[in-house]
Parts: sequence; C-alpha cells; structure tokens
Amino acid sequence: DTLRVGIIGTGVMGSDHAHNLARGVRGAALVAIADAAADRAQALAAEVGVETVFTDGTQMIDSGQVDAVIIAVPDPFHATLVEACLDAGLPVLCEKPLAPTVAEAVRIIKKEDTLDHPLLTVGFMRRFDPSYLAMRARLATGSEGALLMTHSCHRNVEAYPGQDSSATVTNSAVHEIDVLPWLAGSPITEVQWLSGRPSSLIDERIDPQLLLMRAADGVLHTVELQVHAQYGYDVRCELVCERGSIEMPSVPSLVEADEYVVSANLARQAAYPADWRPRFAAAYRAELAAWVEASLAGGLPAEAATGRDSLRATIVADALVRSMNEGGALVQVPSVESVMTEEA
Ligand code: ISE
Repeated sequence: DTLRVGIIGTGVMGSDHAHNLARGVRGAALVAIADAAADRAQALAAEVGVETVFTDGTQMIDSGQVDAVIIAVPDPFHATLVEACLDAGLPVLCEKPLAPTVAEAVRIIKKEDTLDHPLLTVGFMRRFDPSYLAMRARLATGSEGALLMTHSCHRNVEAYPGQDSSATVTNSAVHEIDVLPWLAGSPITEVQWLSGRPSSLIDERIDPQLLLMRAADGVLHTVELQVHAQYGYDVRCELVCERGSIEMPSVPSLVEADEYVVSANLARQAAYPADWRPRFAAAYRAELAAWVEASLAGGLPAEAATGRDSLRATIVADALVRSMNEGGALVQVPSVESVMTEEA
C-alpha cells in the first residue's frame, strides 16, 4: 500500500516536507502540491518530480487524488484547510500551531469529535527530536530525583517581518508550550509574560521575551525567546532536579547538519544553523515516517501531538498573550474542557 500525500503550502516547511518525501519515506508517495501562487507550486513540483499542481488547497483535498494531506500554509490559514481535510475524511498533518486563536482551534476539535476516529496530527516535531527524547527518558529513570524547574532558550536569527509581539508566543514559544509538559508530564496551569530590555534592532515586536509557566505539579518553566538574535538558530533546555540537572547538549545539531568544530587561530568554533531545519532534521524525518505509517494503518502516530494537545497549546499561548496585554499579570490557564464548553 502506498499513501498518496499532497502538500498545501510551498514556503520553508512545505518545501522541506516535500524534499523529505521525495528523498523517500517508506510507504508514501508525494503526488500533489498546492499553493495559491501557481509559479511557486510549479517550481517546487518540478524540483521534487511531482506532476499534479493545484492553486487551491481545498480543490486538492476534494480531488480524490490524495489519501493524506500536509498543511504548511501561514498560521491564520490552517483552520479552514484542516476542517476541509476532516470533512473529506483524510488524515492530516498540520504544521504547528494548530491555529493562532482558541476559537479556531476549538472549532477544529469539535469537528474532529464528530468523526468515527481522529484524523489530526500537529507538527510539534520536537517530540521526535533525539535530544528531547533522550532527556525525557533520563528524567523518567528518576536518577536525578524529582524535577523542580526547567530553563529553555529559543533563539532565531531573524523575526518574520510583519508580525507583532504576540507571534513570538503563538508561533515560536508554542514549541516549548507543547514540549515542556510532554517532557515533564504535567499540564501548565498558570503563566506570566515578561519583557527583556527591547532590542533596538527590531521595532515590530518586543524582543527578547521571558515566559514563566507553572505546571499543575508545581514545576516552574522559564522560557526565553529571542526571535531576532542575529547570531544563529539556538535551542537550549535544562531540567533542574533535586539531585542533579539534565541538559540538552550545547550543539546537538552538529552531527545532523554535517557541521564540525574548528580549532584555529587560538580559538575553537562550532557553527550554528541559520534556522530550525538542520537542527531538527532528524525530528522532521521521524515525524513524517511515523505519520505515514500510522495513516496507512488508519490511526495516529503515538508520540505526536493530537488535536487536543494542540488546542491545549493554543490555550496556554492565549493566556500568555493575555498576560502580555495586561502588562505581565499572572494569568490562570483554563482547562480544555471549560474552553470547549464556553466556546459552544
Ligand atoms: C518557526 O515557525 C518554527 O516553527 C521554528 O521551529 C521556530 O524555532 C521558530 O521560532 C518559528 O518561527
């Protein structure tokens, strides 16, 4: 059996998924590409040897030519396309975040709840990253004792243009918002947003930002986001436990990215990737492989973020944006169930 996959969106992530599929994912064939910009769709299709191109994603979904869909369009367009996939009964891998607003995410989950079986997976690929998996496994051994705090740091070279301070939370920090409870095993119940001294290199948003997130079991997560950090793509994480700490290796991407450490001129230097693709290359491949395998078997990949996990992440992000808008107030995070009832 071959899963005929279609990709909607030909930006950074649509292209990355297309190239990964073209290089070969067991059980899958990339058969169609859609983008409102016909020239971009054509160009990517030519690069990866695909013949069928659509300029309308919903047409692709309804064409009968694809068995499963990857959505990699800008965040505000996710909801409509995910809903079209659910209506068509197609497994869908939607890039993170599921949706930037709680209302959209709730609408999607309500629709998914009416289906016989869930079809939605969200591309929180850090759950497939070897370094996060290793830290999670180590924490579970209990060797370092109970987890008390975590510290994360997430830096991009340059901010996407045209986005405001809330995008740092809903588009970037949403990774930590998903992965930290997955890692630490307790949901986030209370949040606070703080600003660093704003960088003079960017006007559109406050950068850096510091997010404090309290989990139900009392663990405190600190997350520093700097999306216009200039020097490189850098993700760090440390788990502070009662008897020791568990830390992500400082440059885990070196092997993956064919990088090396150079010693010369009285200095020792390691390269940083320019963005997340080299850093999380193994994670993206593992995520795709797991999604294809599960889709062929009629289920969802066990480790991936489900629709509900992703609604939860959107609710936490929304609470952080509320804290931002209220000048750093402490904000309680409502439960998924209460939000689902409220939005009824
Ligand atoms: C981007 O959209 C991603 O998902 C990257 O993984 C993240 O590091 C970056 O901050 C986001 O803007």
